[in-house]
Amino acid sequence: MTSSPFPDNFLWGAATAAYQIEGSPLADGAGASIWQRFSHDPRLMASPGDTGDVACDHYNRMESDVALMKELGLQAYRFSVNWGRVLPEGVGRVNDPGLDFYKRLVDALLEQGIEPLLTLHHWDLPVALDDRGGWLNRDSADWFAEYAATMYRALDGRVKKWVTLNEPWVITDGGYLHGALAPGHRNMFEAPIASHNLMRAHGAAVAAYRAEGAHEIGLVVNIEPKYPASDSAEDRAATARAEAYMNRQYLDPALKGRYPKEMAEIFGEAWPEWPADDFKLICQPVDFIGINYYTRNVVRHDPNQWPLRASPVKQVATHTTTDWEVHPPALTDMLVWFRDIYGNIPLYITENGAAFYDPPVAGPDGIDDPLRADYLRTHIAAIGEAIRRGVDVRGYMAWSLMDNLEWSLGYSKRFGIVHVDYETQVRTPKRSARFYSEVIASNGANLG
Ligand code: GBH
Repeated sequence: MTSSPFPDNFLWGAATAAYQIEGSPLADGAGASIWQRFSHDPRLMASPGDTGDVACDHYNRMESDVALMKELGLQAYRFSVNWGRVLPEGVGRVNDPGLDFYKRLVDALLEQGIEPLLTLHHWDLPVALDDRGGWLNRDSADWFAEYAATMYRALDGRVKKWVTLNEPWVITDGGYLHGALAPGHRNMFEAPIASHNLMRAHGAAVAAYRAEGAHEIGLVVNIEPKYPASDSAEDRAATARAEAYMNRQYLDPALKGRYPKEMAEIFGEAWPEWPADDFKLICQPVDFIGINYYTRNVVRHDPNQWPLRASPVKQVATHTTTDWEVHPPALTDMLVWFRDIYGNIPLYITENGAAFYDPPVAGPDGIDDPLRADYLRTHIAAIGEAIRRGVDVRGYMAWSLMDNLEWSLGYSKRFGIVHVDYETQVRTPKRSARFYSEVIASNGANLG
């Protein structure tokens, strides 16, 4: 048995996002978000009728949920703030009862010795701002900086780890290019503009944070390593485009101050000339990068795929119920790839997890989910391997603490290590949660 590769101060936790768990989206004076609007339009939802109106009712069950985190032995909890609870119009007037919910959450976490990781934006843009163009409006960077500063002033000192944006790629690919997620646009000209303004917003929030003299702040991106389906020049070029589009579109400007050259090739006439000064704003030093890892992609050239001209090739392997391939070695590859391209910046795995079919009834050890427990074990081991290879990984947040609203797929996909009965709101830890508690207690030793 080898000893643990994880440093003593490695941070073990679990993650959620506001619209996916809170419920009560309009309570106590909150302004509606684009996800409120999107989920109430059955023509847009892949799982029509599912909304975040109740979700896990976390807004009313926050104290007992924090007690559950303590019981599981979590050292950290990554959550997001619903912007419109705090600023119902997105800017201007602060809604104290909404802000108070997050103050009470942070107090409850600190009381239990659980470190809060606060994500400012996990997709729930206030509709008041979407009605002014949302991320297509250049003013969105100022709106976001104002919201961010409001949160820093309210919570800094108590929250030491801040995230600006969760997965800008998903916001633009799903929300502005393919229309599968809020705000549901499908426009090749809009997507690069939304991406660019998201990155300007990220930079403006980091700048506002430094002005407050605060602690640690970073960006969270989703990364899926891309492997060519063959050695052909076409497949290799398609893989390079896919990698630039998903894995480097946001990291390159944030950390190197420029976009990957493939972006112009992908978007053609829809790729604008950007003002050079924008990159000074975007490329602010950050304290860490958070990476959400779920799967990898084997990629082939595909002229019919718009606009990337590349598509994934299905592998003969285990897939989750969201049809994502389970391939833990790609997580090691990805961490080494990151370090080789961007340097040894402190990293957190801010999400990692899987949807599987769980038995509906609990046995003596809770809900028995061996596939999810095994997913966690093999992926945590893959992180240990990257640490052995010298990558500076400082923490791991399982996605998700509990089953929740899987965006347009609604309640049909369960990612939780804790089962939620949506009729009774009873939480039942799954076998994966028990397993994860043991991992935390042993600091990741002996994962096999
Ligand atoms: C995250 O995004 C979100 O941050 C979180 O809110 C969400 O609940 C969670 O993941 C689970 O979905 O079809 O094989 O080509 C996930 C980002 C990007 C991961 C697209 C899967 C497609 C894989 N996703 N990706 S594949």
